[in-house]
Amino acid sequence: MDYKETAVNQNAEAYDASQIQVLEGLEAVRLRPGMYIGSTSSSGLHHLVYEIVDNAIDEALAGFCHHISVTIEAGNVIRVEDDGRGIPVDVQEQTGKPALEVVYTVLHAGGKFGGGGYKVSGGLHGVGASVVNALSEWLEVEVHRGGKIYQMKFSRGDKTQDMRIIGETDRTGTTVRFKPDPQMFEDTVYSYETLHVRMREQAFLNAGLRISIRDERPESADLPEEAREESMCYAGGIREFVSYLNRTKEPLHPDVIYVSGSREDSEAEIALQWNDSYNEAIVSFANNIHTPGGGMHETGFKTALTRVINAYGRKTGLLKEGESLSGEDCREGMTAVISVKLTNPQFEGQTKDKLGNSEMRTLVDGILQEKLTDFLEENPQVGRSVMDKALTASRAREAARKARESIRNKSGLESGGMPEKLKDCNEKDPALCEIYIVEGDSAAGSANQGRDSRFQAVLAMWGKMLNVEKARADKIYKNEKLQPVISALGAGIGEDFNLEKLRYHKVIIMADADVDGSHIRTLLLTFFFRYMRPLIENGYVYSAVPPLYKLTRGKTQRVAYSDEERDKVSAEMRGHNPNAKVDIARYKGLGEMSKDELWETTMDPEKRTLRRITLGDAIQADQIFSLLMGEEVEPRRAWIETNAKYVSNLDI
Ligand code: 1YM
Repeated sequence: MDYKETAVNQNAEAYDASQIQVLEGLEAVRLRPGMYIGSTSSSGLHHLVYEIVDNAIDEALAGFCHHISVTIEAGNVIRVEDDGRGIPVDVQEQTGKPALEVVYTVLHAGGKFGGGGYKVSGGLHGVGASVVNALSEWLEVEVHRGGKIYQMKFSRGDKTQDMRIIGETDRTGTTVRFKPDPQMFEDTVYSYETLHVRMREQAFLNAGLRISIRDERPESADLPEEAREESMCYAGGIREFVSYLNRTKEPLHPDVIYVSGSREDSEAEIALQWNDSYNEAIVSFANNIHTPGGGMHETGFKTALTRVINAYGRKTGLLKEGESLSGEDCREGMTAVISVKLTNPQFEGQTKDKLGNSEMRTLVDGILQEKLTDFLEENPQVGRSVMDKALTASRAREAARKARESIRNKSGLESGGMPEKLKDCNEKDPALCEIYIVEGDSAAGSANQGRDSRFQAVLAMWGKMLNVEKARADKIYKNEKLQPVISALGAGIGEDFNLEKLRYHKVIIMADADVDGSHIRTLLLTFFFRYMRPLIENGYVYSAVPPLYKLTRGKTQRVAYSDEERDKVSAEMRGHNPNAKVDIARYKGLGEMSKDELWETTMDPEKRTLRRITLGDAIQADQIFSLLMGEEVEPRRAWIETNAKYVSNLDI
């Protein structure tokens, strides 16, 4: 790596310009943006907003900022505003420039990607601001401080207007507006939902801080208000985060359990609550940075939880002599949020999303051991519900194990007996093989005739599928509709799932764009998500994208996959002849396409479009699945009402 890392003094009491260390010019950022924001895809684009918001959150952690607002303006311009002290504007001795300018034009130490320090003491602020500036077509900052309004402007990291005073003010705060540079990003359209999820998470993690978000783009004007703005402030912090995650489920005990503690410079807080589902959801953070890869804080949590619950079971006699509960049994139906703050976080793993500091294992384990034990003793009713849940889980796991063994023996899950509805391909190398899971017999018929049988297999699915959210593992293993999918894929299920045995590296769901199609798609995804998650995590699941329109002019036929494309293609077909008649027909469903049409538009690797299903944000996916599939009707209705327009774009 050609980028130097320099240690930064994190213990300074107050702002001191000398802490800002010059490492590299901003050209380095434009040359290798991925090094600073992870990627130049949509995730990098959203990262820009997080960098700016993080500075405002630091100001809140320092105790000076109470409200942050994030706005998507027309043209995908982002505006972030806070009511903190305002970035310092005094001229630094060292550089002869205002601190504000230095913050925005000098690449600072402690690069955020891979984690910054824990900034309780103030001082190490604004590390990402210059990165955002470098990657913006333009950026402007306004600071309200000391009775004056200061303004400064930049373009692609270069100053275009010196800092100047543009007026007087009776408040303090910082406002930043920027337009991401289309030369640097593949796509510059912001997702309100992505920002919303992140801002909500930050509001939960910073109890009492108000974060508002608003989508002002004209193209969003038709959406209902709740789909384009929200103001969030949670006095209960991560307790409310847990209630929120459990909102579609039935809690087993009324109050969220909350424990916290600290040691030297580190602190940890944990909130948890069991619900009547079978899923475990642990969401962990280190210095407000999400750690989906888990790490030491999660390990400490899990070992202590298992130990405490087993000890409680023994002490109360609810657990018999010789019986013991596994970690999974203890965590069935449990939702937990773990948030730790520490001075030198070590983020590990390829995506730097796993916390490596072993002192966090000890800290979390210690807090839980002491405080959860006390809690259960003081709240025997909760203790009883948790024990009942874990004991039932333990028995169900045993039943599931037996059921799995019996399918394995009967249907030859491992011996290669293939389902009747599968038309397999000739190729045997999984890396080259694809399987289309097709809704409906007539569509499956066309797919079967139209496919290239050398490497494409087709499995027909029919009717409504079992709702896996409402069933326990042992039922799923025995289900007649899922069994063919399990056997065809060949990799097993649940704890036995083995990616190495997977028979196709492209698992393509092909369903109509209508309600039934999206039902089948959601059900299959729910199933994959819960029982074959590595399939999604490794990018093996796709959604076929059939065309929406057929356009005909004389003997020429073309297809279009969206309304925009329909208009474009139709104009092209008319050419310079405004009177030419182009006939536009809407495809009603896959079933009415001929085998050739289906091959050419949807299955031919040279021409088709496939949408890869990404786990994206696992929390969000889990939430939507539960919401759409779970017992609670009201939140589901509300969600569908708000999202009806873009349900088909559900990217999970
Ligand atoms: C919309 C983005 O950047 N707010 C913000 C940033 C700073 C301060 C306040 C601040 C920090 C300190 C003192 C201090 C920053 N200051 C710096 C630096 N909002 C946003 N609000 N006074 C104000 O750290 O002691 C960098 S960021 F380096 F100049 F201090």
